[in-house]
Amino acid sequence: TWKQQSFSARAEHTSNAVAKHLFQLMDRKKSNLIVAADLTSTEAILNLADAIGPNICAFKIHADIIDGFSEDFVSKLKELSQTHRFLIFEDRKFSDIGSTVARQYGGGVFQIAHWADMVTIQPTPGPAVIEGLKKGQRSGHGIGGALIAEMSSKGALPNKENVAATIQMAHDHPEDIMGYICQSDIDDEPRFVRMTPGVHISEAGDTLGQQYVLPETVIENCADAVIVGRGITEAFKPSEAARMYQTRAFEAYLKRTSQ
Ligand code: 6AU
Repeated sequence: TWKQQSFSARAEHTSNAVAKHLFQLMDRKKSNLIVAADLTSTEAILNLADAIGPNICAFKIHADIIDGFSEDFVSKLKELSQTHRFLIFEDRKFSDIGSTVARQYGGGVFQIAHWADMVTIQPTPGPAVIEGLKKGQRSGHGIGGALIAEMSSKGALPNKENVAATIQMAHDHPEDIMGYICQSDIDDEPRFVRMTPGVHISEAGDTLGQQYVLPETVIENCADAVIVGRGITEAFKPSEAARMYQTRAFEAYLKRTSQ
């Protein structure tokens, strides 16, 4: 099954430019760690990107929580992404009609389409959300969409029917959908990158509904890449924590593919 296939083999089997790039990067850097850099100061975010850049395959931000978001910040982050070779992932969770998301993606305050290699998408509006994002596109290599199939928070709504429709949307848009945000093994198709948030080495959760699982568990279940936020950003030494998550996640992947 897809679970036993290596990232390099799966890079060969996808026509999606962003998925291909990420599979190759994970293989070459020996990192299937995506950091969720949920910090609010531009300086802190750039310092983190520089410190842990060598350990990650993608750097995930929420542009709308950053104080003083600017073009200068974007160009510095882009520079770091080239130095350390990681993708820039904007977790915008686009979730509106096509005409609205086209504007949210292509213009406005954040100009996301100009700098994000990957973006998250809620499937609830149906395929129109993907068509709208394509209209807002500025890059020419597809939107690098990660469809949210299942969420990590307590009481999250998706049911079996919604997940099936989400998978169908991904299969219908192979040039624009690069993977899933998921919590379980929802699809057999090897071409998509599975990314799982809600990962922490202490499985305690937070006070706002986040639920945590160990990196080894999510990789055995379904994840190609783990998304880790506070496990790294709130660690005593974030760069050491990043190295530890990188090693644990990549070893779990090697174990899964050798079975
Ligand atoms: O490790 P944490 O809990 O500090 O951060 C988890 C990160 C946050 C969330 O916005 C995001 O992952 N996230 C997502 C994503 C990536 O879309 C989906 C989800 O179901 N749960 C979740 O936590 O930046």
